Amino acid sequence: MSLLKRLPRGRTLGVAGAVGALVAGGLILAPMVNASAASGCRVAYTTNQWPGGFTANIAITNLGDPISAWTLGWTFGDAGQKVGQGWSATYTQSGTAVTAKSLDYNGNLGTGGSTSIGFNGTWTGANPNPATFTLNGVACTGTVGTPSPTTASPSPSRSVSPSPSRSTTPPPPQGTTPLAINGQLHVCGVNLCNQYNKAIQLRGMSTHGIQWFASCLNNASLDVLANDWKADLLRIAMYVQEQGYETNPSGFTAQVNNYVDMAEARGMYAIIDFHTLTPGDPNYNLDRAKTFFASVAQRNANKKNVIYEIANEPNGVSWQGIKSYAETVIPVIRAADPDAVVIVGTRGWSSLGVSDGSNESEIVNNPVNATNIMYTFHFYAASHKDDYRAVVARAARSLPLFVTEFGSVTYTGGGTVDLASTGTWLDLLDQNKISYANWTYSDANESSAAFKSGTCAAGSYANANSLSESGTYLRNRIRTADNFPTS
Ligand code: IDC
Repeated sequence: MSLLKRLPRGRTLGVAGAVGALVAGGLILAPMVNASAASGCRVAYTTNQWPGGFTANIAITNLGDPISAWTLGWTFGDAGQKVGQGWSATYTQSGTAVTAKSLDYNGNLGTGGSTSIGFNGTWTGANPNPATFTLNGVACTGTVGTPSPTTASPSPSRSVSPSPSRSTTPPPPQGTTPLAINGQLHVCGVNLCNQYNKAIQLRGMSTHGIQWFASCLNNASLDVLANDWKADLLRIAMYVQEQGYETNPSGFTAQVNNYVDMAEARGMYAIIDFHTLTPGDPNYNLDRAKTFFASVAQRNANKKNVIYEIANEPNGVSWQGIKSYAETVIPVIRAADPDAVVIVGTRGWSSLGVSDGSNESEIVNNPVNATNIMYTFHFYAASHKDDYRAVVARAARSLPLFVTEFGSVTYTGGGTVDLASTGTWLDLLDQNKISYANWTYSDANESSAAFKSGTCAAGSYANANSLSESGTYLRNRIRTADNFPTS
């Protein structure tokens, strides 16, 4: 494997995500979607901006008759203003005209009912707030909120944007596990948010290839991961090639589902990782992905602990190719499991394009047309250092990032364990509340493995002597107290 290829580096600013498809044509008056159209609305539109980017939060109150679906319309005051990733609505922009359409869960607004939506955007010339809005084609007669003061530069830690409108506040947690506290997750601005709409960071471990290291995944090992390591997250790395899924689709699907259940039983989140690697174009596995995700999404739709990672490390493929794959696979997942977070791999071994000489701008400028998604960034600390960190620090202001895999070692999975670089990386992720999973919770004979060879056969997961240098460090790091706000 070539050196350069494995390295994420990346840079950009961005935003991506939900953006609606561009619609040709001029000004759009939002279409009527309900016979009993609202006769008025109140909108509070507030932004937080920095050079080139902004986050907009929009609170909508229906002052008219009850409606079962809505379209909010407005016109940007400057041609350089663009909607990027949005949440809690489907956004469409044509020229300066923008519409935001309700989703299934927040379309119902009684008289006086309100909901909140928002998006990340970019701007070039000026960034004025829209002056007027329409709801279902009818001009809002209520107050349009005053723009909030803008800030000169982005805050170093990412802002927490309020997000999905939830009509009722969930009750207090019934348990103390990460899953019990946080419940169903969603993407809010550039963050991952819990059921209380608060930004959180999940920290945990990735399995090695489950076709090779199933012996490391059992009740005893996962008890240790949940209770001793206090991990929030298990990433289930299901290779597609290399004796993986393609050789036994039903068997691997069942194995993944079993690990989802085992994680759930211990209050941990589970990432279902469709571990494409070679070949690097995920479209090579498009039919397999559709079959696999249709199955696991249907089977796990009612669980709150599942996150879908649709392509591990795209390589040798353009961003357009990855985006096309994502826009085919995500609807398959949504059809069965509409509210789960989906993570999209990025170009150049999930380096945000950097390892291919590009950067995050290709995503920011051409985001995946879907809501509630995040983008993957991977690093190997002994190989990827300050230049990559600078890119992640920048990209994190505008793209929702999830480090679904990283190593404390070189990109080969072996070699030097670089704890200094690992620590610097994890500090950066902590500051930005970027969730992560470390490669690997296994006893593979390579320095990235958390356990020494022979640990899984012996079942000695809780023995400190079983831990590798990397495992010792990661366990100490992951078991520190979580910060999961509930109010
Ligand atoms: C490596 C494993 C190694 C295995 C190899 C090929 O550590 O035992 O032989 O894959 O399957 C990645 C990949 C991940 C790699 C890891 C280390 O997502 O599958 O695992 N890595 O090379 N990207 C960057 C590094």
